[in-house]
Amino acid sequence: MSADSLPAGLPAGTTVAGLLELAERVAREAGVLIETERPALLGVAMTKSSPTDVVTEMDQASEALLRARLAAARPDDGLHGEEQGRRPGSSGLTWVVDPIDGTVNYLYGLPAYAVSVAAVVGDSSVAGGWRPVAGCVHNPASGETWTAGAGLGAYLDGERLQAGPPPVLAQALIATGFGYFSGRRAAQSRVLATLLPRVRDIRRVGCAAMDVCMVATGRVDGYYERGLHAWDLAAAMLVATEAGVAVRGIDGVPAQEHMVVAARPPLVDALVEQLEALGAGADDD
Ligand code: LIP
Repeated sequence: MSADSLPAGLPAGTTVAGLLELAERVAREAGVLIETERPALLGVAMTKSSPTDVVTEMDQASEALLRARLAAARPDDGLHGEEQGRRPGSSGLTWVVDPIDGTVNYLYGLPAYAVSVAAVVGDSSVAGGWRPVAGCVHNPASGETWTAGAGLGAYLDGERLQAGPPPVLAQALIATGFGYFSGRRAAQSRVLATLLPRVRDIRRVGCAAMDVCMVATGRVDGYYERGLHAWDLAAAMLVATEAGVAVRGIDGVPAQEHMVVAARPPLVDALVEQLEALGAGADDD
């Protein structure tokens, strides 16, 4: 795919490199905020879909900063964030942001969380209806920063990501995650119990954006999770695909809420086959 993989009709002067520079700049600034402004006694500001689906004041502050910076730099673009929702734009581009992906890790002080910022074309409210063109996943605790631009490749701290062929399923290290509803976790634990003896081992990091970037980096061989949103995925999905990783759904449903599977071919096919056979796209409740 060439560097000008932006659709026609975008504001003059819009380039993938320019969008990527902006994504990384604001992600890093939000990262400094959540590290340096974290109150000594950080608590839960509110809960969302369940009592364990928490929001902290730093999620809110980070998203407010990201939206303010992006709106100032590109006023005609849309914004779609985990905490404040979607504000459509007129430019054809939308910024999809997760102010802190891995909020529970952040709350507990586990250093596996990230600010995720992506520019997408299409409709970010529809699974399969959008395509990332520039993205940054920044872990402010470790400083690690994954970046990718459509046609420009994927990078970790400026080093281009390229990995060799994956192992077979039985030798594969697989990451996954669990939802905020106990019924869903019951269904996910059933799938996990059957899959675990069929792979090398499982890793549960607790931050979907980092999980997908770890596949791109070769730190795990594959990842799957049900229940994700565009903001968890948008930037990491581009890091993965620009690094040669396939990102798929199952059951003929686009990769997002229903299921996301990320691995290099042909391992991705084996993982999709297992998950479909196990009915991993269904909940117990
Ligand atoms: C989290 C994901 C994680 C998943 C959690 C949650 P949040 O996102 O990163 O992979 O297992 O259930 O969805 O809520 O921290 O933005």
